[in-house]
Amino acid sequence: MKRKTFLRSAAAVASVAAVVALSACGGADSPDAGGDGGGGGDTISIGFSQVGAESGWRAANTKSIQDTLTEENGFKLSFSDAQQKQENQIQAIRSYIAQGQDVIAFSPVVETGWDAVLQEAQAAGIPVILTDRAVDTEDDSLYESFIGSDFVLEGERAGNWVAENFDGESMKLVELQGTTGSAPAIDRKEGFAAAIDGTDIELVDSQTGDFTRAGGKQVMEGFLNSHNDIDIVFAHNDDMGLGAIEAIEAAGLTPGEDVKIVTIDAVKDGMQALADGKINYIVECNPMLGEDLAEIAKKVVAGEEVEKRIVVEDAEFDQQQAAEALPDRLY
Ligand code: GZL
Ligand code: ZN
Repeated sequence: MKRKTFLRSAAAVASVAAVVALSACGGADSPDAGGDGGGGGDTISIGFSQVGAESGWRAANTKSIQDTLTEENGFKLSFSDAQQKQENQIQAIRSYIAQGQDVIAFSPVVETGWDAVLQEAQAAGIPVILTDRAVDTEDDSLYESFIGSDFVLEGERAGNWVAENFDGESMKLVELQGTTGSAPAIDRKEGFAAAIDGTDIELVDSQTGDFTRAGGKQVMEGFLNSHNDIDIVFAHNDDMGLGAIEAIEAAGLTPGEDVKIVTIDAVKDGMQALADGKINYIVECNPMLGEDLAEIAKKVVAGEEVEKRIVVEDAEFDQQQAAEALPDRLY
């Protein structure tokens, strides 16, 4: 997986090497109050607050983080699952502050309502790294770096596929939105709408399925009851698309034919449905953020300058490409 990160100057690379060499022979290190104190104290203690376990994407993202932030890689990871509740994430971040973690990272379930707890982390001198989802704040000194995809672009890419294939056929489209108030839901909706603007594709309904299969199925059942003319479904993630497939089949229709489906994520189950012809197109959202997080956390704790925004590369797949890619997919 290619990562589009900024070119680092040779000097910065050299200084990172120097820092690693220094700490390897027990050189000056940041206070390790939250760490295990073992291994000469050069272990970085990191508290991570995860959104939840709502989708295949989230499971792959969690695996990437837990597989990378390991003791042998120099980390002591404290990990918490917020069951998609902002108050649980705020509570987890407060406990990481109380524990004196060296660094805190989290994927904010929604964009707003974080300034207070991020100011508490800043006052405690604990740097914060955002992964996956972004926060909407006036003060971007409250976090060191954001690592994740460009969700507006993902929405645009899905919309471009619909516009290129169906403009001129006055198709009716329904939209399964992600979690209300989350960066991916807000941005994917925006990007998609811009891409179909000016075409004769009509958005006849749009509702949140909260990024889950059950949510996608339930909302799609409702759409099928109130519209007998749905031609296309745009789902903000594969899981809601897979739920929609269940509803479409229960209504006696053929997903991928009677009702076209375009989704975002490209997790294994979505790619299988795409290869099987039940989904028509998927734009990828790469969940493998563990390596970037580990790299940025080490630089932040070492006092290095870090890029404010690291955008990961996403691919896109039609049915043929999915069949070819499936055997090698990491998630
Ligand atoms: C996107 C991520 C979204 C995925 C969903 O980066 O935040 O949350 O698209 C997941 O599958 O639930
Ligand atoms: Zn209708």
